[in-house]
Amino acid sequence: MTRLDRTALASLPAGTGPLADPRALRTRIVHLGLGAFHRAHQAVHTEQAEALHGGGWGIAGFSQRSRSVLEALRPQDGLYSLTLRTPEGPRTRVVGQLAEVRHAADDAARLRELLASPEVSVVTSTVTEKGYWRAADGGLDLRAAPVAADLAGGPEPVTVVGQLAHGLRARRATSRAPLSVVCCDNMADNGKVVARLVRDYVQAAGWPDTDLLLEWIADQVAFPSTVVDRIVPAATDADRDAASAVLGVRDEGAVAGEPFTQWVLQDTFAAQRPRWEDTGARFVPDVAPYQVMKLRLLNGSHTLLSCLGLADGRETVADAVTAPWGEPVLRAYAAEVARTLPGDLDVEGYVDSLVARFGNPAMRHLLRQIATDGSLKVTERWLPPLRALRSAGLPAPVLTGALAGWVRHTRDQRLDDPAADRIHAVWRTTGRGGAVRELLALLGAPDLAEDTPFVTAVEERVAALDTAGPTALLH
Ligand code: CS2
Repeated sequence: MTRLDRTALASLPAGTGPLADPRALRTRIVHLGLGAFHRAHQAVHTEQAEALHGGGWGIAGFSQRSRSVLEALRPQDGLYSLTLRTPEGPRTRVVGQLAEVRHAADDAARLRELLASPEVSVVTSTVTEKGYWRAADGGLDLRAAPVAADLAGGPEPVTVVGQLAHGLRARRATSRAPLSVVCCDNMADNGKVVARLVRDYVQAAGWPDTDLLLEWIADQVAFPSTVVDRIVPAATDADRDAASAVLGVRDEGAVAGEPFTQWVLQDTFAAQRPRWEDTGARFVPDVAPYQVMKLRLLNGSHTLLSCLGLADGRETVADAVTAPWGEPVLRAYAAEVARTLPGDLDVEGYVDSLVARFGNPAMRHLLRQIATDGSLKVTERWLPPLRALRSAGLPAPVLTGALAGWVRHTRDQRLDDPAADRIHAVWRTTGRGGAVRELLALLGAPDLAEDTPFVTAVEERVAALDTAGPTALLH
C-alpha cells in the first residue's frame, strides 16, 4: 500500500481529506510534544479555524523524545488521520495542519529560530505533567538532572522549560514580538505554573540580561491557562490498519479518539491566534471552575478506575466502568469531590456524561496507560479536593480509599512512574507497616503523612480493598 502524503490527497475517498489546504500554511504556531493528544485536539481545532477563516496557521510540531512519531509523519508530509470512535461507528479523515514535524533536540536551532520569529505568535505544549520538572513546592526542580544539565549550558536545552526560556531570550534579542505560551496539560492553573517555571529557569540561568528578560516576559508574553478535554488512547496497530483501510493509503501516524472535545482558554492572549472560538473552544476570564471540575472529576476518576480496575483484572476504562462496582464507585467518588467544586456547576450532568464517555464501547482506553505517572497524577487530581474536604472538616472516605487503591497499585503492579525507584525502595525498606506514611511523604504531602489517624485510615482501606475488592470504597 502506498503511503499517505500530499500527492495522495487527490485520490482519498470523498469526505476524508483535510478541511483546509495544507499548501496554504505557514508556520505560525510552535507545538512542543507531538503526541496523539495534540494531533487529535489542538491541531484539529486549528484546522477547523483555518477552514473557516484562513490565516495560514500551520503548526511546527516538535517531538520531545520519541523519534518514531517523526518516522511516521515525515514521509507523510505531516499528514495523518483522526478517527472519531462514535458509538455508531468510526469516522476517519486526514488532518493537514502540521506544517513541520521536528525533534526538539535534533532540530534545536530551528526551534529557537521559530520561537524568536515574529511570524510565530502562539506556542502550545502537551508534554504531560512530568515534562515540566516541577518540584514539590511548585517551582522548577533545579536538582533534576535534565534541568541541571540545561542550566549548566549543555549543547541545546532538552527540557521544555529550558527550550522556552532560551527561545524567549532569543526573541527578546531579535524581534521582541509578543507571544502567547499555551500549556495544554492536565495541571491546575497550568498557565501560571509554566510562567513560574520559565521565570525560575531564567533566574537560575545567570544570564547577563536576566532582569531585562524577566521584565520583557512579564510585559509581552502571556501564559493563558487552559482546560483541554478529549479522550485519546495511545494509537495501536489496529488503529493504523483500520484508518489505512478507510483511506486506501497507509497511514503510520493515525490517531483515534472519542467524538467529544472541549477546550476552555483564559482570554489573556498577547498576540494573534487562530479563531478557535469558532470551533467550539470557549474563551473565559477564569478557567478555574472548568479546570477543577475536569481535573478532579474526569481525570481523578480515571486514576481511580485505573488503580481499582487493574487490581480487579480489568483492562480498559470501559471494562472498569461497566463492572458491577464501576459506576457506583465513580458516582460515590464524584459525590464526595463535588463538595469541593463551585456551587453553580452541573456536576450531575457532568458525571452522567462521564459514565457515557468512559463506557463508550468503541474505545479501548487501557487502564495501564492511565496508571502511568501515578505519583504526579494523584497529587494533581486527588490531593487538592482531599485537602479542601479536610480543612472544611468534612469526611473523605472515598478519597481516602482512592489513596489506598494507589498504595496497593504501587505494591502490586509494575510501575511506569518517574518516582518508581523511590516507591520500590519504600516497599523494600519499610515493608507493609510504614509504607503508607512514606508514600504520602513521597507524594509531597507531609500534612497527610504526619497525620497518624489519616495514615491509619488509609491502611485500613488498603486492608479492606485487599479482602473485599473495589466495593470496599462504597462502605
Ligand atoms: C487521562 C487523561 O491518561 C490520563 O491520565 O486521565 O489523558 C484523559 O484521558 C484526558 O485528560 C481526557 O481529556
